[in-house]
Amino acid sequence: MKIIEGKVIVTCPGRNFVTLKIITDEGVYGIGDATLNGRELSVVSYLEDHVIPCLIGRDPQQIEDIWQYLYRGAYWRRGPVTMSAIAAVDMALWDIKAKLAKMPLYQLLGGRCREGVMVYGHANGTTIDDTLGELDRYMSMGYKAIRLQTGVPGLKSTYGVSGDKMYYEPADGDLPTENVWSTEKYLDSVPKLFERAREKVGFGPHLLHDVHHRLTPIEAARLGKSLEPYRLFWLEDATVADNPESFRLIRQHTTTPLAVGEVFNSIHDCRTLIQEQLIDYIRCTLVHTGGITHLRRIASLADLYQVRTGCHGATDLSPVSMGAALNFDISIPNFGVQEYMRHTKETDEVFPHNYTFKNGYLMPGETPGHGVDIDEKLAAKYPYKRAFLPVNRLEDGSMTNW
Ligand code: EZ4
Ligand code: CO
Repeated sequence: MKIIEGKVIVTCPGRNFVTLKIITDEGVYGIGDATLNGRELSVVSYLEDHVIPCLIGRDPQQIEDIWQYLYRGAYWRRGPVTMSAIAAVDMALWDIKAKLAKMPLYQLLGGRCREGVMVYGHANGTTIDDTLGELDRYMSMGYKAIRLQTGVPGLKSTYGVSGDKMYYEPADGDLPTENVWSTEKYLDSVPKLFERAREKVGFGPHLLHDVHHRLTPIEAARLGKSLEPYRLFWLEDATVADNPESFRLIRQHTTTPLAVGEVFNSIHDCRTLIQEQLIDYIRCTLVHTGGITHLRRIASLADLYQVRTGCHGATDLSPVSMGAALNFDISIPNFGVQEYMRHTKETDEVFPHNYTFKNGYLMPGETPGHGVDIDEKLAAKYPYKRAFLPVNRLEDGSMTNW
C-alpha cells in the first residue's frame, strides 16, 4: 500500500483551518488537522514544501516509522510549526489505519475505558451577573464542568470574554489587536466571581478558570490560595511554563489543582512538570504536539505520576482534532477532562463528523477511522482570511503576555 497524494486544504468558515488529506493507491484516505492559530500558512508551507514530497510512495501503515522519519529527519527538532505538521500526518495515518481495520480509532488504541468523555464549556460575560447567567445556561445544557471567565472592572477587555457567547474566537484582527492588562485589577476580581458562583450553584458542577499565562509565580500562588475555598477543578496556565521550575513556587503555596500545556509541542516541555508532580493536568493537544503517536507517550508518562490529561479544545482546533481527541480520551486510563468549545454551524458543515454531545459528555462515533471528514467543495467557498491573535500591554505601555 502506498501514499499517492497529500493535499492541504485551507478554509475559513468563520475562522481559518488547515487540513491535510492523505490519499492512498487503494482509495482509502485519512484526514489530519494542521491548524496553528495566527500562523496558519507557515504550516501549509511546511507540509507542501517539506513533508508531502517525502511521503509519496511510502506505506501509510508504518505510522511510527513515518513519525520518526519526519521528526529525526528534519534535524531541527520540535517547535509548533514542525510539530503541527507532523501531527497532521500522524492523525491522517491513524485515520487510515483504523479505516483499514474497519474500526473506530479508539478500538485500535485499546478500546473504551470509560462510558463517555467529560467536557467543559466556557461560560463568560462582561460582569459577574452576566457570567453567572451563562453558568446557568451551561448547566441547563447538561455540562458537568464549566470554565468561568469574566470582565475585569477598569479594563476594556480581557482574555476569555467574548461578544458572541457561544463561539469565542480571539484571533480577531487583520493585524494584532492591542489589549491593556492590569494584574492588580484582575487579582481583585477573580475570587469574587468564584465566591458568587459557589453561592449560587453550590459545589455540584466542576468550575475551572484560565489565567492565560498572565501572572508571575508568586501572583499565581496568591490567586491559587485565594481560590481554595471555592474548590476549582483546575487553575489553567497560571504562569508561563518556559521555566517549569516556576511551578515549584506556586505548588508550595496552594492546593488549587494546576493545569498547563496548551502551547507545548513536545514531551520535553512537560517532563519536569510531570516528574516533579508540579501540575495535576497536562493540556497538550494532538494537533500541536505531534499527533497521537507523541501525545500517547506524554499521557503514559503523566500516568506514572498521577497527572491526568485535559486536552486543549478551543475553536481554533478543527473538528478533526476534536474527533481524534475523543477517540484518544476515551481509550487512555488517565483522562481528566476535554475542553469543548463548540464550532459554528458553518464549520460543522465543512467538517462532517460523528461525535455527539449528551449530558456533559462527548462520545466518539462508531464508524471506522476517527470519524471526521472534510467537504472539499464547501471548504473552497470560504477562502483564507488573515487573522492574528491579540497582543497585550500593561497600563504603562510595556508588552506582556496575551
Ligand atoms: O487562547 O486557543 O483554553 N483555551 C485557550 C484558548 C487559546 C486559543 C489561542 O489560539 O486558552 O482560547
Ligand atoms: Co487556555
